[in-house]
Amino acid sequence: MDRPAIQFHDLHPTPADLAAEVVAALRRRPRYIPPKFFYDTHGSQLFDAITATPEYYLTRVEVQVLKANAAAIAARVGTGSLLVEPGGGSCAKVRILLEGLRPCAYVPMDISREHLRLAAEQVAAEFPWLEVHASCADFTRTMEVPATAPEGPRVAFFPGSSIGNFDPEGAVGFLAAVGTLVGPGGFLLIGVDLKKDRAVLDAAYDDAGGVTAAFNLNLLARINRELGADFDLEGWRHRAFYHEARGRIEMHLVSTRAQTVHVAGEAFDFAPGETIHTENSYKYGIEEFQRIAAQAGFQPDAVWTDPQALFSVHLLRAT
Ligand code: AVJ
Repeated sequence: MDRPAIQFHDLHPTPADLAAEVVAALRRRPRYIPPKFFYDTHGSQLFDAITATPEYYLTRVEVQVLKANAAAIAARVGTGSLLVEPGGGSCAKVRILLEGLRPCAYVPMDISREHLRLAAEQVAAEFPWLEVHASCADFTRTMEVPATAPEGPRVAFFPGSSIGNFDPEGAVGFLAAVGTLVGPGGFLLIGVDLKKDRAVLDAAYDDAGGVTAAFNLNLLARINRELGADFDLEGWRHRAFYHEARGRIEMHLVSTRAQTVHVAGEAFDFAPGETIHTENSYKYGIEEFQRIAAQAGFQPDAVWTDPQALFSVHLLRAT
């Protein structure tokens, strides 16, 4: 079967980045491995499975909010823009916007190469009029639009509350980079999970079916596979909880016993109960997030939520 024509730009981080970052992370205390390393091909599939669990409301509710307001979004943003999606590995939610926005081109950027390639080809097949320039890159390091992409007023799309992976200062830095990417007058449409009842948040990150646990533990399996490490997955378990004072979900991998693990030729000791912190997922009130965005040079244009105020979608404009 013919593959649909997409332009694929490969800026993929080399395996050396994984090795260097993981070893550095395991030498530090507290031990923190950034969540971007979850997303190998299997990890990306597990994340998609999380979004289908009953507890993980974020994706379902955001899709509802986008669908309910797609026309309003298009009316504010206009057509013919260059639509850029950092971390847009599944190209899933953008489908809701494409007919209304009719962008001159769509540029998904993602760290997970094959996941991105397949998704970009699918979206190109479904929307034959759409020009797709996929860019395989670590968007926490580079957010360049491929030189072959057409010119148009730029709109960035950053759904899923992925902004929650940054701490608030990091979020300001990332948003400022998005501001540079879209330029003055450019738009950012961003999904942000709202603060809410702890029980709802805790369940969303520790589903009864164990999909989130498998997603977290896959990080160790990936390190074993790609770095020849010897993590015994039986000796680790998933922990996730909402830290109210910090306004964030924390995910950890907990060592269930004393153990020594070898990674890239180096030995690391873990005491029972010691953790590797693998993810933060910050939650923001509406005004709280608008203040963060303002620090990065964005002004609010519109904001939409669901009737239960679980999730927010902000349209922001770079000044
Ligand atoms: C993709 C970062 C938005 O924080 O909710 C889901 C990742 N981690 N379940 C989130 C995730 C555990 C997700 N983001």
